[in-house]
Amino acid sequence: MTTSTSDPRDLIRAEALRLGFDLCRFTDIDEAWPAAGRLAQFVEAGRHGEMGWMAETAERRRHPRAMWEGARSAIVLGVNYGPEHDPLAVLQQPERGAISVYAQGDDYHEVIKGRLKQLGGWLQARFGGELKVFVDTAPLLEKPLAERAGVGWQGRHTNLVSREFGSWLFLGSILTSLDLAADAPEPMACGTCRACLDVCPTKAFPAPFQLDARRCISYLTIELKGPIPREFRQALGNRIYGCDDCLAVCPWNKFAQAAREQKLHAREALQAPALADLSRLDDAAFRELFRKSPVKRIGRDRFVRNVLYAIGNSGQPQLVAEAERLLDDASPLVRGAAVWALSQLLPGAEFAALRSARAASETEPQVADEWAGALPEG
Ligand code: B12
Ligand code: SF4
Ligand code: SF4
Repeated sequence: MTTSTSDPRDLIRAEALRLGFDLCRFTDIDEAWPAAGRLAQFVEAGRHGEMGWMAETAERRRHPRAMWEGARSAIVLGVNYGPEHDPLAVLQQPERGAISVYAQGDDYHEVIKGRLKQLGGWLQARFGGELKVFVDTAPLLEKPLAERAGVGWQGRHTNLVSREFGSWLFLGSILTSLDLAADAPEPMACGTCRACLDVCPTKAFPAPFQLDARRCISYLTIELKGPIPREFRQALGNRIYGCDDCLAVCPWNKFAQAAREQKLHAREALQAPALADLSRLDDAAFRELFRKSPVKRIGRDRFVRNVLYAIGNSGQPQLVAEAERLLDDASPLVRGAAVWALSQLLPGAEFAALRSARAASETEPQVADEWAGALPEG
């Protein structure tokens, strides 16, 4: 039996689901938007750290119409990337690295952008109007927009929580000049829970619903270009790309389902890779391993930096040789992280002897600082 409808939203939703989106909802673009003031506070407090583009685009980011005046409505799309296994289990395997769920498959930006363009093309052919499509990188506050459309609500960890998919939802949006009726927003349903705030290894939440990105492991391992500040290195554990702790503990995940899209499923090689293997990646091997993966964006040196911090936290003496080899790496970032790893793994006297033998020949100030500042564990 076919259903007939005069509401364009039903047709758009059906097309979005056909194209592989898991949720599709609508909102108007009203002037009043509390998110603008909160973004300004976030930037004023410097919580964006080195993500200078957040401050540079803050004016356009504050409201969808500040970015595109012609926008009348937003279509907000969700793509479920629910994991098939417990994402925190790898944290118990210190000789292996934890890559966050969102980065264990193909790059979601590519997967979603393609679908948004398909949906946009269909929408224009069917209903006309102008439109722009977005996923992640544009100056648009995607979570408040999605909350307004009723895709879910911003939980205490600031991410959008979905009643149907829990924490594991990527967001994409289409702004259009069409006037489409709005769906109802989703009220906040965290109740008295604060599991995500309590689990955070680096205490990155100054208050519920607020994140200091400078303390978040996702920022530290992905966005920060230089050495990760010493105060956070032990808390990284074996997390080498992003972090899922606050997402994974959310009780709403009892409704989560494994991702429909095969391209977003975890590649076997990225589920719990051995730190020893990762520490041996050169540029070419790094690019090959992370082909089509979001991880490739940070480049080999920053990635091996993260691997070395995890080696330092591993307590595994057999990894000493890997860190020692990297004391001669061409990248000062890698050499500096190797110094720290050895300061954690070697007994105090052995590290002191290594320092006497090696520190004086180091000409790069950043690495010399690591030798000077490294405090051996034992
Ligand atoms: C910058 C950024 C980051 C930064 C900063 C994150 C942050 N929370 O701001 C870093 C690098 C740390 C990061 C990490 C991650 N990110 Co990110 N990130 C973004 C990006 C590009 C912009 C976010 C932004 O504008 N932040 C600025 C702050 C001010 O905005 P906000 O987080 O919405 O903050 C609101 C609250 O603080 C709230 N608020 C403040 N006070 C109060 C008080 C009350 C009472 C209330 C109700 C609200 C409230 O108001 C603010 C404005 O609405 C978006 C994509 C986009 N264009 O939107 C993706 C995005 C948010 N990231 C995403 C993901 C998946 C992640 C990670 C899970 C990845 C990982 N596994 O490592 C982590 C999660 C960490 C976390 N707990 O937030 C997804 C989230 C999907 C979802 N379901 O929510 C997005 C939407 C990308 C996408 N298109 O799918 N990210
Ligand atoms: S992603 Fe990890 S480090 Fe960042 S806020 Fe969540 S639990 Fe804390
Ligand atoms: S863990 Fe608890 S407080 Fe955090 S988002 Fe989920 S329900 Fe809300």
